[in-house]
Amino acid sequence: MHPQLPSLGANSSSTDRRLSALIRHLEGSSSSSSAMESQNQTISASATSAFSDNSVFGHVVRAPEDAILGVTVAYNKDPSPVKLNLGVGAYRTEEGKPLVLTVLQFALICSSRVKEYLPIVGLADFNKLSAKLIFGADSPAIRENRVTTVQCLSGTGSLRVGAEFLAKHYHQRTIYIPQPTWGNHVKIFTLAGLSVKTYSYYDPATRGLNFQGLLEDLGSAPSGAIVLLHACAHNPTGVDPTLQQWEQIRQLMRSKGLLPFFDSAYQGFASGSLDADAQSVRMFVADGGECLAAQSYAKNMGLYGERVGALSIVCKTADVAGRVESQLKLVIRPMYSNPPIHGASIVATILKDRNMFNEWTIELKAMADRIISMRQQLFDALCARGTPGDWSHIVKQIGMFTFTGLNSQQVTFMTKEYHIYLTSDGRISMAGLSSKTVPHLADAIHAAVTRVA
Ligand code: KET
Repeated sequence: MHPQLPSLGANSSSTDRRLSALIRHLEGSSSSSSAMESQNQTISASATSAFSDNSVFGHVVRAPEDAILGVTVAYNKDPSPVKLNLGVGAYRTEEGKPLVLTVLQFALICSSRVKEYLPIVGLADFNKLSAKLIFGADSPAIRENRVTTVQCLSGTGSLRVGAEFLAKHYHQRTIYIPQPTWGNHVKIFTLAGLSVKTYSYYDPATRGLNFQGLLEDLGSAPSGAIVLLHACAHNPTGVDPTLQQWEQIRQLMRSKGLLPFFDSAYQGFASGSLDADAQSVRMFVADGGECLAAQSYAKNMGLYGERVGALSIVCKTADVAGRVESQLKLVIRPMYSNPPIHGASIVATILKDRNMFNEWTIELKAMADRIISMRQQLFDALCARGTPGDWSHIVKQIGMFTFTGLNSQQVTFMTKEYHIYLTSDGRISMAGLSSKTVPHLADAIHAAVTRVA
């Protein structure tokens, strides 16, 4: 008997009999599935060889792997027992395993079993609660019904829907993104029809914020331009402005009529506090101005594969917000019709129950704290090895990533010699490290820095 499948009693109804047959089928299928797979492979191999020469797609060139997700593809192919994936920003436990939060397991029991289509804008409760989470429970913009929130396919989908809306309805088509930024931003905004420019953000010399450069670049941006801001835990640099710097950015942007588009993929992961990590966004909403915010529950609830996120647009009046929402529906309907129900009902269950919400914040803080302790351990390990250079940025940077300063040759060396996988820009996902693997990484960095220029 399959361990998760129930056994059925003697007085079974016709439903029970069908379930019994299904259970027998499932128990039998695990042994036959590999035979089926190899049969499928044979079929597709012969089909490919028969038609490849005169295919109507014969001209299609192979695209390179994605700069971030491709790292996992390469990692999966490596048979080494010491291999380590520090590429994608996905949280791992001290044992190196993916984490399903305890609160999710409770929420799964309580969340809705309804499998009907959701409305185009998604689950109403989820949308309301998501807006409260990012803007604050007492946000005047929410109270005045000036915010429209639509459930989207995680952070990526929320950015894309927001960008498509802006490309259709906003008077400025230029979006400024930080240099550097998450690799997918350029593609999302370009494909949506916006024209992408960059603003200075990171100073490689100090491995900190190039605040002067940022102010100058935004100061010379055309009035009304859109500006993509990482709400917290900037990816890939781990460098965030201070609250005072945020205030200066806000004043400058408002004085020039620049439109803020926040990407909030790490709320709670930077400081361990959901409220502290939303301060930048709340500052811009408190001044009564307009903005967009894309939220993701991938990292902070560990719902990566469920694709749960939200796009909020804060408007000047409730009337404008209503009209904006009607147009967002026209963006969404032909794109994917309406969003999936499962993940959103889990999130809504957690956000609306005080006990579950508290449990979530405890687990979130534990994840953030473990990442912070990995920073300290890696820093100490490099100091202990006398690795040349100043590594204090490892402890100073914020969030899931450390932007090490290692160059692409050094990264290639670490992958080849130490089976450590990271993006070629030298970004390390600290969430993928554990006390056990820190020495291996420190050895690899030490060797890369001392042996590869
Ligand atoms: N914004 C930022 C800044 C970000 O780092 C990610 C994901 C996303 C949005 C989108 O996440 P979503 O899963 O769509 O909610 N970043 C990690 C994963 C990826 O590249 O897709 C990463 O940088 O590793």
